[in-house]
Amino acid sequence: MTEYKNLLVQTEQGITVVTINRPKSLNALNSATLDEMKQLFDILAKDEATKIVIITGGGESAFVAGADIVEMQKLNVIESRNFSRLGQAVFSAIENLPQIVIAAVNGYALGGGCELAMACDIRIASSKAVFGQPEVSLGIIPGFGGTQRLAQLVGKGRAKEIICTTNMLKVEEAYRIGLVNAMVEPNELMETAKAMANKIISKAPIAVQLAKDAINRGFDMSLQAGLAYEADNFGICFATADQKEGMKAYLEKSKPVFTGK
Ligand code: DAK
Repeated sequence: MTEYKNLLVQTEQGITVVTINRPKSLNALNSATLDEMKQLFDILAKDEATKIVIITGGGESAFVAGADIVEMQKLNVIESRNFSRLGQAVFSAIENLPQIVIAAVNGYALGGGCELAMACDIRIASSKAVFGQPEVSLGIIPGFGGTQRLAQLVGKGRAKEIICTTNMLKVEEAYRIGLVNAMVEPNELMETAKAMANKIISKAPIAVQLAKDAINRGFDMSLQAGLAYEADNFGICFATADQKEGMKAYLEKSKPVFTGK
């Protein structure tokens, strides 16, 4: 696989772990890192060896401490628009990846880091994780989807409070309001993320993909349109060998062997 300067990428038994690896800058997202992420996620979308993706941060203290302020402070209007477009393209690529993406949040997830975690399908956080959107302290607003995805996850009132006060959330609070799916001790983080990944891998892959797609697409639709979309994806399941295998195994009281076909 391609070598990256700011990312570590390791695939083992169907799980690709992507580590954002600029620990000296608390894994802040500069354009070079975003370029590499775009390149990588375009490859992973078609990579048959990757059944699930886990994203985490390198070093001891951060998942991602936001967009790179050193780089950002020098941007002019056109460059900042390009930067925003690049970031949004990366985060949309993650959201639209056919595979499920789990964020294993090991520390600070601030600004673009919180937005990155929210672009993932599932968030598991260590007790060291801290979440926040500090953008308005810098004279900007979240620009990688934060105003939209945070409101979708925790509701408009809480999203406005988090963004406009810039209050940082400890993991217990993030869990309480539904920003994270689970919280664990730091030494259990990757183990828990991989256990969840393996559980998902054991299910029918096309059904998992179609469920992710229906949830994502349906979110932007009216209930009626979302239900129609769900019915279409439901119908597609019946074109798969895995639907036949899953139902046969259930009726025979045996364990299904899914082939992803
Ligand atoms: N960018 C660049 N460097 C960063 C950084 C960041 N976001 N966060 C930390 N670092 C660097 C620090 O400058 C420091 O570098 P040196 O001084 O050692 O050279 C090193 O990482 C270690 O950080 P600290 O010494 O500060 O570590 P502490 O443990 O004391 O504090 C902290 C940790 C996370 C509380 C603190 O580092 C901090 O407040 N960091 C900044 C958090 C932040 O404000 N992040 C940015 C959020 S704004 C856009 C779209 C999206 C965005 C922007 C534009 N377009 C529309 C154009 C997104 C914006 C954001 O993400």
